[in-house]
Amino acid sequence: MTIMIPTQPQRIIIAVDMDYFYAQCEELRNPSYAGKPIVVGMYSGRTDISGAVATSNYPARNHGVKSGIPLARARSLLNGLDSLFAKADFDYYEKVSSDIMNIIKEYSNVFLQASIDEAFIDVSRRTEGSFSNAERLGNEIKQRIFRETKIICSVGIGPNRLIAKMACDAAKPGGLKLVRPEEVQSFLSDKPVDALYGVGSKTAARLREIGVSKIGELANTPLQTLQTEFGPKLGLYFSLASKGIDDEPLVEHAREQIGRMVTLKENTRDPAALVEPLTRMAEDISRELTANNLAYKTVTFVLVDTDLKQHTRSRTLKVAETDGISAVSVAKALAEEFFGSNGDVVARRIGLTVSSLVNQGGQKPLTAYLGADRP
Ligand code: DGT
Ligand code: CA
Repeated sequence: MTIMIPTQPQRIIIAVDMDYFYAQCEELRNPSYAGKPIVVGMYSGRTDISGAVATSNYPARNHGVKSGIPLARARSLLNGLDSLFAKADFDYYEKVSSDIMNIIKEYSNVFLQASIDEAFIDVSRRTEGSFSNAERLGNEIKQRIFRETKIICSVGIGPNRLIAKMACDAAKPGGLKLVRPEEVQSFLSDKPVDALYGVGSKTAARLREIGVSKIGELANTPLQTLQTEFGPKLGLYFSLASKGIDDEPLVEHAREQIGRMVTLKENTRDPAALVEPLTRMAEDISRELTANNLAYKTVTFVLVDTDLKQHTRSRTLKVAETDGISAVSVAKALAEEFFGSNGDVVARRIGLTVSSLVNQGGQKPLTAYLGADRP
């Protein structure tokens, strides 16, 4: 008698990420600027040129205008060119994003929105584990997004989220890249280490010091060497990720966010004075995270000023954190940035919120190995 053991289909994840998203949204409603440099700025409000670049389209990137540079620098790089400088309009971008996300959701009920313009879906079942089916599906999603919203995206397909994400980066702009399990090694091996998700410029510099500059070299480095250099968690993460191993299941956000607010004992503009109340809120948030087995990827600092006007600043981390206390230093940095660009605002109440929540249940997520020693 033969016993049939049901087998799981090959796991297939599709990553979808919009190209130069905010700038593409601006291009849509300012068609006369198509093909010309478009820069979306986060204005600090003091003068019309203070602030930083949120993103830019390719014609602007070709002149060196990148996310994060001062707007004044962007203006000088584009001096003399017919360019559009738009103020970030989040309500509009959220609306375009939600139309796009609704399309992507139709293709799988295992859907994870990773940011305003990026989502992952698990299509293992729907494609019956066939990468050719997944490629057809990826193209269909891309075409539907374009037909219905006029937004161009890139698509990456792989056996896990890590590879799907890196394939999507490799497909930019406007492409689709498929990486089958047997191609993972060759896809990764010649790429520089900083192309690996979670390797920042500091880590890349330390890796170069020990003679590792490509992902393939990282994969051939003994685990023990990496753990001695970077600690047990991060060393293990680099070892697994460099081989393209990522068993973290895609899980939908169980809850949207966890947050707390407090009124300060004294009004202040000193970020150091916020550490104590932030820590108290973080301890509370930690308890709730642990009780619900959740990790978070986004930290939001909320400030209510002496005119009771509310301001928020957020940052999304590269990897999920499970400990609310880790959010304190991020929130303090956000507070410093906020006070730096809002010279006359005084805090009366503050809040701390964590969001982009992911379930920690079942398999140990790959990113959990990064823990507090995140790069
Ligand atoms: P891409 O995906 O390389 O074609 O370009 P984007 O612009 O879509 O970049 P992405 O996917 O990293 O981020 C999505 C949006 O998030 C982007 O359109 C604007 C915003 N964003 C990205 N980086 C920054 C930043 O450093 N600061 C601010 N304020 N916003 C940012
Ligand atoms: Ca994008």
